[in-house]
Amino acid sequence: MVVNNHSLVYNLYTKIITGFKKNYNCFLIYRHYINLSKKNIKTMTKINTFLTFIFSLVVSSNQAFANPKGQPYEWQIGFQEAASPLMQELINLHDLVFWIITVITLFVFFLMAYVCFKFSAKRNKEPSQTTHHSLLEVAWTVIPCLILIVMAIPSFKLLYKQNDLSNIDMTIKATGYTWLWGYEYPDHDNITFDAVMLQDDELEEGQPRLLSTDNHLVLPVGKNIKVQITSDPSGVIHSWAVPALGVKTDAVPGRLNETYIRIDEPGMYYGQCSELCGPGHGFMPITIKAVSADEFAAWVETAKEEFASNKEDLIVQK
Ligand SMILES: [Cu+2]
Repeated sequence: MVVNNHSLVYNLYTKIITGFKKNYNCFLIYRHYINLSKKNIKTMTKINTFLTFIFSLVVSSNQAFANPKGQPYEWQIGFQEAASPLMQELINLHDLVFWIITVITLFVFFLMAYVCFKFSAKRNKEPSQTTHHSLLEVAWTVIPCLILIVMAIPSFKLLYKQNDLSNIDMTIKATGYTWLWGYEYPDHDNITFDAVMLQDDELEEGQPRLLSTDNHLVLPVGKNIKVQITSDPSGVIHSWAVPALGVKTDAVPGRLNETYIRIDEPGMYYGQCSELCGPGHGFMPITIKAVSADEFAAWVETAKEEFASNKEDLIVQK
């Protein structure tokens, strides 16, 4: 569930709370004219206090801490803010399914509670002998089917989009080693480098612990970037995952998996290996630095020099 200022959940939540508050205020004004018992007034006041408390918790947990983009934050509820169109669509699909699940769960819960109460042996001494009801049976077959179709349409659309590699601007390759990620830029003179996690004493101001690497995967914004993902042939299975960009693709030895990302805004985006791969699993983070096209071009020039010697070492070392 995503609770930030723009999300569906947040909006609905605000609506429910303000709706209740309005009624409560009306009730406070008119309570002298309505014949309400003291008990009712007490209950209303209790509900009001409880909702205010919950609301302040939700709001403060998401606003008191400035949410850094592209990385997890304290007291985070739900996903990181989307930094790519695909991630935004994933969040939208999640929100849709979340509300469907919520309605079904509440419906079944209250139905069960009602049945337990109304048809208990005590209250229902002579049970009905009815065993079939055609309309009811058709309804409980058709309605779930419709619900599944409502969920399936956006789900398949998104699945198709995630695998649509027809409009690619550039390609990079990520290789999982034990325990670090290596990157190659086949479209840019084969720039090749490794990204090793920074130790605690190497961290600079603003670099998140266990998520920062010495070399960043520098990428341009607003470009469709194909990411080819594989693993060291003599290694194990890893998974290249960056939550804010909505990617998680397995890195399998001897197999080349593909996905693509499109980063909306410049900034730092962090990810981790997400396939339990061994003792170094928690120490092979992914640090992406998204920059403008011009900055990227400038970086490519310096990187060509900086990582020039890496290419020759590639086959021998790895
Ligand atoms: Cu791994």
